[in-house]
Amino acid sequence: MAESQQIILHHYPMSPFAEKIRLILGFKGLHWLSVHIPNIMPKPDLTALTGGYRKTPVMQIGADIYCDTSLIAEVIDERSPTPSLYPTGIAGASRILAQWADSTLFWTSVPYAMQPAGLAHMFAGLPPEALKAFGDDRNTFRGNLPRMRPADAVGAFGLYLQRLEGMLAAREFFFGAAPSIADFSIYHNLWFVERGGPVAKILDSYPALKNWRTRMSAFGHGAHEKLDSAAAIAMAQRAASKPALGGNAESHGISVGEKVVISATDTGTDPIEGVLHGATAERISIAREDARAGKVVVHFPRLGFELRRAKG
Ligand SMILES: N[C@@H](CCC(=O)N[C@@H](CS)C(=O)NCC(=O)O)C(=O)O
Repeated sequence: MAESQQIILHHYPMSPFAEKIRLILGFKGLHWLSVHIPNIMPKPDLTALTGGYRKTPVMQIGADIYCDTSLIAEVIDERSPTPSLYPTGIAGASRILAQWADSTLFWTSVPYAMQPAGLAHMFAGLPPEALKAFGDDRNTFRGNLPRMRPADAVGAFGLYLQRLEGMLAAREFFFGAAPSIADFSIYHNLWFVERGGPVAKILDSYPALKNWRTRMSAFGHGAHEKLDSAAAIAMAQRAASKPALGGNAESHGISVGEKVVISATDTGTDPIEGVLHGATAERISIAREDARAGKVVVHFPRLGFELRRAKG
């Protein structure tokens, strides 16, 4: 395969959203290149490609950079449509359940897993200054997102597990005999809690979910090889980005070629500047020039991001 067509995933092992994508790559039987990124800021090699987007994971194909797992999953599915992540008849419902799992369930699973016993297990052996640096980074990352206290997270997470268990009573996956995007979005949350040592015991009480987790993890991560972050930047530099997709190329009354700023609306809201390269009903693409990566196009899903005309 031409270098400019290879899938490069920028991620780190403990990231639940990265696990969602690694498992999708396994489900699709795809080969990919793996770039490990830091789990806290600064991330200079990642932001050379993204222009400031800092979340994990990011997917790169040549000089095209894809942010947010909802978009990354769509792009992987377009490239490799079988088996589908959005099967006919359940495409809308599976996307909406996935959106719930990536937001509400995620912000319940994290405080559940990170209650004191889970935190002690996950960060065992880490020097206190590294733990402090991680905590400070995540405080900035979360911004004003409301914080769920441990006791509330324990109650809510248990209730969600009970409901999810009920949904699997008569089927192998959440919408039937084959998985959809909803399965991958629910899975990464439980995968993260599983890493919480003593707090993971809660999962033992849900046998249908346990069998489903075994079926999901069997997809594996697909064949992959390690790649250096500097080599990934050089690959972007050598590649030409794809032309803009068709669709409503104008967005928010802003025309292609105008200077814009885009940012996530929930966490990691660091702004990304560039010029509007294209927009469709589902995604917004920004072109930008980087000293090391050259001309890149950074793609975002419309949902969960805000676009503004750049000042001045
Ligand atoms: N909506 C984003 C959420 C991604 C996200 O929050 N990822 C976490 C890691 S699992 C993150 O970026 N944490 C901060 C970091 O890695 O710097 C997506 O679907 O990709």
